[in-house]
Amino acid sequence: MVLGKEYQVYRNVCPRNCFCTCSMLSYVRHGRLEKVAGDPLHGFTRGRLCAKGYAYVQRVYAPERVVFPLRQEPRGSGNWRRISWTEALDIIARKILEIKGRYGSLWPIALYVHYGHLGLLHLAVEGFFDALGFITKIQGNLCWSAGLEANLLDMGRNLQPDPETMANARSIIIWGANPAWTALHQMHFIDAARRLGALVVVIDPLITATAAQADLHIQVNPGGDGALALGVAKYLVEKGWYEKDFAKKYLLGWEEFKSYLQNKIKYTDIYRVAGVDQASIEELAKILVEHRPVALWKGMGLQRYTNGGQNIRAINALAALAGCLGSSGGGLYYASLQTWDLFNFHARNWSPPPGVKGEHRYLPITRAGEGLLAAQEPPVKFLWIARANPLSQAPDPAALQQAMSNMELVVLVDQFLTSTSQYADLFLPCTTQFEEWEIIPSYWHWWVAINQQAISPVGESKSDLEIAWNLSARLNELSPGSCNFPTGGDEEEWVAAEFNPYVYQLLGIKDYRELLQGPRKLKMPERGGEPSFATPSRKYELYSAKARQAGLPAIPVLTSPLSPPPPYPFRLLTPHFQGGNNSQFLNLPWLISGSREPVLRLHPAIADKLNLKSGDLVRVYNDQGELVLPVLVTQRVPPQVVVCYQGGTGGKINRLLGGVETDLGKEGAGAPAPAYFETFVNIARV
Ligand SMILES: Nc1nc2c(c(=O)[nH]1)N[C@H]1C(S)=C(S)[C@@H](COP(=O)(O)OP(=O)(O)OC[C@H]3O[C@@H](n4cnc5c(=O)[nH]c(N)nc54)[C@H](O)[C@@H]3O)O[C@H]1N2
Ligand SMILES: Nc1nc2c(c(=O)[nH]1)N[C@H]1C(S)=C(S)[C@@H](COP(=O)(O)OP(=O)(O)OC[C@H]3O[C@@H](n4cnc5c(=O)[nH]c(N)nc54)[C@H](O)[C@@H]3O)O[C@H]1N2
Ligand code: SF4
Ligand SMILES: [Mo]
Repeated sequence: MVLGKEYQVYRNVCPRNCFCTCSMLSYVRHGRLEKVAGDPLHGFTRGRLCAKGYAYVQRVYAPERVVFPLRQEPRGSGNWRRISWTEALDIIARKILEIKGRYGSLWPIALYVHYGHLGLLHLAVEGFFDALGFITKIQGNLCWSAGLEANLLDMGRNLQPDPETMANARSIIIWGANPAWTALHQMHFIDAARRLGALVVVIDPLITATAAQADLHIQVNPGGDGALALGVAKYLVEKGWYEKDFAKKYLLGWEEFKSYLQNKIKYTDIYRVAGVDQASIEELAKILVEHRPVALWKGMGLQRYTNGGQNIRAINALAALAGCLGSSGGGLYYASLQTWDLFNFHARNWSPPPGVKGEHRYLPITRAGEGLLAAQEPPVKFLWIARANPLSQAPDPAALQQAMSNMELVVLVDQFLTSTSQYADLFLPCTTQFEEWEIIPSYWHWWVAINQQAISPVGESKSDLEIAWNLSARLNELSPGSCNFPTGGDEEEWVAAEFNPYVYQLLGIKDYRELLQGPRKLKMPERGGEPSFATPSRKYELYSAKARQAGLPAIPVLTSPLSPPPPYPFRLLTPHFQGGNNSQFLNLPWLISGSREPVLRLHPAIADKLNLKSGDLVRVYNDQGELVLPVLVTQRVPPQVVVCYQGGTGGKINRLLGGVETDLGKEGAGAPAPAYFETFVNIARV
C-alpha cells in the first residue's frame, strides 16, 4: 500500500480475458474505490488502460450488481429472493451429499467454468470439485484451441517471442486479429516499429480499425487464409526465395511439402478459395523477403472455422519458409503459455479424499447442452457455473438452456444477473478484483503484477476461493471427510503459494511482496537465436505423424471452409467488440454511451437489393433461430458477409450458431472449439 495525498493507493490487475492483463492503481478513500488508473511501472501497458478498465468503478458499484446470495423460484421465473450464505451453502452441500448417496457416484454433478476471470486463485473452483471426487466436467474452451493444437503439431509448444520486441520488426503481418480493439496496448509496439519504417499488413475479410491503419490490407475470403498462405509459399519456392538452410536443417517433411506446393496445388484454386489475386500473393511474398525481420501474428478470428486449424498450420509453414522463426525482432505470435505454466497452480491442484477412486466424465464444450441432456448412467442433476456466461457466449444456447431446465439444482457464481442466471436456482455473488487478493499471469506479455485487496467485499460478496472454502466446511460438517479441500485460509497466503524459486529467479525477486512495489518482467531463458522445437522429431514438423494418426492431413494442405447452403446465403461473422469483453461491460453507462451495438453490419450492395438503410430493422434467421436487429450499412463489410459483434446482444446472436466444430483443438484443450464463423443466415425486412 502506498499512501497518496488524499487516497490510499493499491495495486490491482485487470483479470479479464484480454491480451493486455493491465496492471492498475486503485485509489481508495474512506474505504470506497473512487478511481482507477494505469500503472506506469508496467512496461507493457505503460500507465494506460482501455475504456473498460477506466470504467471499473462503475462496475464495482453498479446498481444492478448482485451482492447477496439469491434464490430463484421457480427457475426461469425471474422471481429472485435474498437468502443467507448459510442457507445457500446448506442447500448446495445437502444436495451434493444426497446425490452422492442416491447414485453412489459424483458424475451427476457437473462443472462448467470458463474465462470470465483469469486469476490463479479462481481455479479454486476446479480444485474444490477435484477435492470432492470424480464428477462430470465440461471440457475444452470456447476460444483458441484450434490454433493451440496447430502450433503443438508444428512446433510442439505454444511459445512466442516477447511481444515488446515487435517494435524491432521491419514488417508486421496481423493475420486475423484486430488489436486496435482487442489488444489495445500492443498497438504501441506496432506503432513504434512503424515509426522506424516497418510495414504493417492486415489480413482480414473486414476493414477493421486495425486494417484501416495498415499499409496493406488483404481482404481475404473468410476461411481462405490457408489458401493464401500456401499461395505465397508456392511463389516463394518458385522464386527460390525461401530460407534454404533453415529448410534443410529444421523442417521435417520439407521435400514432401515442397513437392505439394510445386505440383499439387494450382493458383486458380488458391485465388478461388482465398479470394485474392496474384498481385496480392506477390506483394505479400515481397514484403516477407524484403522487410525482415518479420513479425507474424495469427489472431483468434482466423481459426474459428472448420478448417481453422489447417489454416494456422499453413500460415506457420509460410512463416518457417520465410525465415520468421528464431529471428530477432521477428517471430511468430499467437499466445504465450510459457509465462503461464511457471506458477504452482496451488489453488487448482487438489485430490479427492483418501480412498476415493475413479475418473471424471468429460463432455465437450462445443456441445455442452446436448452432452448434459444425453448423459446417462447416471444422468447429470447438478450444475455449477463459474466465470462463465454460456447462455450468452456458447453456441446453441437453447440446448444448454434445456439441459439446465432438467437439473435439480443449478448454481451460478457471478456479479450480475446474466443471461445464464435465468436458468439458475441459486446465485452466489462474487467479489471483483478490488475486493480480493490474486495473481493473474498474462497469455501474451511477460510482465507479472500482483492484485492486492483494496476495499472490503461489497455487500456479502465472496471470492470464488472463499466460497470453495466455505462449501468445503459445510460439507465436512454434514459429512466429515467428504471433501478434501481446505475449509478456510488466508487469501494472501494462497497468493504466496503460487510462487516458486524459479518464478522468483525469473522475476529477480525473493518474495512475492516485492511486487507490491511494482510489476516485474519475467526474464525468460534466451533461446540463443537457434530455433528449437518440442515435437517428437525435435524439428519443425511440416509433416506431422500425429496429425496423420488423428486422421488429418499430415502436411498443411489446401482446405476450404463450408459453403453457404442455398436458403442462407450470408455468412455471419461475430468477432469481438471494442466496448465489451465478451459478455462483460456492456451494462455500464460509460460503455453503453460509446456503443452502437447491437447492430447487423452489411454491405451497401445487399442494402440496395433489400431496400434497406441504416437503422431499418431486419429479421436475421436460420434453422437454429432468429433475431431482429437494426442494420448498419457499411463498406467495411464485404458483400457475402454480415457482421454482428458477439456479446452485445445478451447472447441472442449465439442462438443462430449450431454445434459446428473446428478441425483441431483436442490436443492441449481436450476438445475442439466452436467454428463460430461457419454460420449462415438469411435476412428479411421487418
Ligand atoms: N458468437 C461468438 N461467440 C463467442 C466468441 C465469438 O467470437 N463469437 N468468442 C468466444 C470466446 S473467444 C470466448 S473466450 C468466450 C467467452 O465466454 P465466457 O468466458 O463465458 O464469457 P465472459 O463474458 O468473459 O465471462 C463470463 C462471466 O464471468 C463473470 N465473472 C467475472 N469475474 C468473475 C469472478 O471473479 N468469478 C466468477 N465466478 N465469475 C466472474 C462475468 O461477470 C461474466 O458473466 O466467448 C466465446 N463466444
Ligand atoms: N475489446 C475486446 N477485447 C478483447 C475481447 C473482447 O471481447 N473485446 N475478447 C478477448 C478474447 S476472449 C479473445 S479470444 C481475443 C480475440 O481477439 P482477436 O484475436 O482479435 O480475434 P477476433 O475478434 O475473434 O477476430 C479478429 C479478426 O479476425 C477477423 N476474421 C474473421 N474471419 C477471418 C478469416 O477467415 N480470416 C482472417 N484473416 N480474419 C478473419 C475478424 O473480422 C476480426 O476482425 O480478444 C480478447 N480481447
Ligand atoms: S480489458 Fe484488457 S486493455 Fe482493458 S483494462 Fe482490462 S486488460 Fe487492460
Ligand atoms: Mo477468447
